[in-house]
Amino acid sequence: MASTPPVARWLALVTLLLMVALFTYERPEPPEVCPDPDRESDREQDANARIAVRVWPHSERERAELTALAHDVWSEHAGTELDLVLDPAGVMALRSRGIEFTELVPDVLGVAEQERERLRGVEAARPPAPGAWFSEYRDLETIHAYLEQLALVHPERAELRTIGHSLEGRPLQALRIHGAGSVGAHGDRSRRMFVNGGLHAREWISMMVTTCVADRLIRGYDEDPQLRRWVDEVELWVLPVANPDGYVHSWRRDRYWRKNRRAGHGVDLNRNFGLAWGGDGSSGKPASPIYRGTAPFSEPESAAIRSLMETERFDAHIDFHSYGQLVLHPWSHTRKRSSDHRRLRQGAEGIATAIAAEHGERYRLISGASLYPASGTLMDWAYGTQGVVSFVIELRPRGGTGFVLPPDQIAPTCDEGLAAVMSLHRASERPHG
Ligand code: 0X9
Ligand code: ZN
Repeated sequence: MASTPPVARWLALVTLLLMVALFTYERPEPPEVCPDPDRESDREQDANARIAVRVWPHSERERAELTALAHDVWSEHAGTELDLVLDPAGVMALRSRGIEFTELVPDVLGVAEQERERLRGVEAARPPAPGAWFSEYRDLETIHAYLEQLALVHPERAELRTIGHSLEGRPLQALRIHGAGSVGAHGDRSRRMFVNGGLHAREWISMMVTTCVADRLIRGYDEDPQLRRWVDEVELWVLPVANPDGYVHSWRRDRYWRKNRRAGHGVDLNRNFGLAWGGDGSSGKPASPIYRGTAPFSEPESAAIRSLMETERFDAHIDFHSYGQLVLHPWSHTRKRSSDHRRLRQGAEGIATAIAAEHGERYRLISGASLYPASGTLMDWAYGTQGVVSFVIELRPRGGTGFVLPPDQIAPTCDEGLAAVMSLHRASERPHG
C-alpha cells in the first residue's frame, strides 16, 4: 500500500479543521436595538396574532393579491371594501406596499376569547332569568330546548319538526308557525314562508334573530293584534340553525368557523345548492372558505332544505346571515337581471324600509352578484328552481367587530329581523297566482 505524501496529509488536516470551525461557528446575537416608537407592537410581532382589516383594492388584480395575503375573508363588496384577516406579516406587507387600510379588529382571537370568558360566566348562571333569554348568545342545545318549549307551550300555533339531520347526526329543528287562518295550510288564504339562520356557523346573530322572530310571533299573538293578523294569514317555517355541526364547532373550537364539518375541512353550504353549482365565486379546493363540495346537495344540511322547500312550496324566503347590514336579492351567480327584477327589488326595498323604521339603521339594497359573485347559493336555488321570492339579509354590524357582536345588539337586531319577515307578506304575492 503506497503511503500518503506529507503535503496531502497536511492539506487533509487543514480541511478538517476548517469544517469543524464552520460547523461550530455561532452567529453572534444582533446588538440590542433601542425600542423604536414606530416599531410594530408586540402583538404584531406574534406570528399567531390575527388582525381584521378593511382595505379598498383599486383593481381586480390587487383584490386577488390582497386576498392571497389573508388567512380568512370576512366580507366583500365588489369595487369597494374587502375585510380580511391577516397575520402581522400581512399587515407589514400592506404597510410596506403603501396600501391604505383600517383596522377593524386589532386582536381577532382576543375578541373571541373575551366572548368565551363572558359566556363561561353565563353558562355558570344557567338557566337564564325569564325574559332574559335573548340578552345573550345561546348554544345549540339551549336553542333546540327553547324551540321545543315554544312548541310545547303553544301547540295551537307552533309545531316542532325535524326536517333532516346534519352530517354528524344532529337534528335540523324547524318550527312551523301558523294562526287560525292558516291551519292545515296549503289553502289559498295563507302565504307560505320560510326563514333560516345559521347556514354559516360563525354568524351567531342569525341563529339568535331567527329564534327570536319565532318567539315574538308565537308569544306575541295574544297581545298584539297586528302580529295576530299576520300570523293568521301566514304559515311560517323557521329553521334557526341550518348548520348545527358547524355551530357546535364554532362554540367549542374555532369561533370563526364558517362551513359544515365534512371531513374536517368542511363544505360551504351556501355554495352547495344546485343552481349554477360550481360557477363563479365558489371553489373546488376543500380548504377554501367557499368550497362547494363534490356535487350539488352533497351535504345533508342543504339536501334537507331542498326537500323541505320542494314539499312545502313556499312563496317567500329569507336566508339570514351576518354581517354588513345589507338586503340582497337574486341573482347571486350572475350580474344579469332576473326576470322578476322589479318585483324582487321592490320586495327588498320593503324589507329595508321596514328595518329602518325600527331603529333608524340603514340596510343597503343590492343584488347578490353586484356585491360579489357567489354560485350554488340557497337564495338562487330557491328563486331559480322553486319560484320562491328569496332574499339574503346580512344582519348587524356594518363592520365593527364582525361576527362577534355584543349581546346587547341581539334584541334590536331581532326587531329588524321581525320587521323584515313581516314585510315579506307583501313581497310574496306571486305574479302568476
Ligand atoms: O357569501 C355568502 O355566502 C353570503 N355572505 S356571507 O358573508 N354571510 O358569507 C352572501 C351570499 C349572497 N350572494 C352574493 N353575495 N353573491
Ligand atoms: Zn353567511
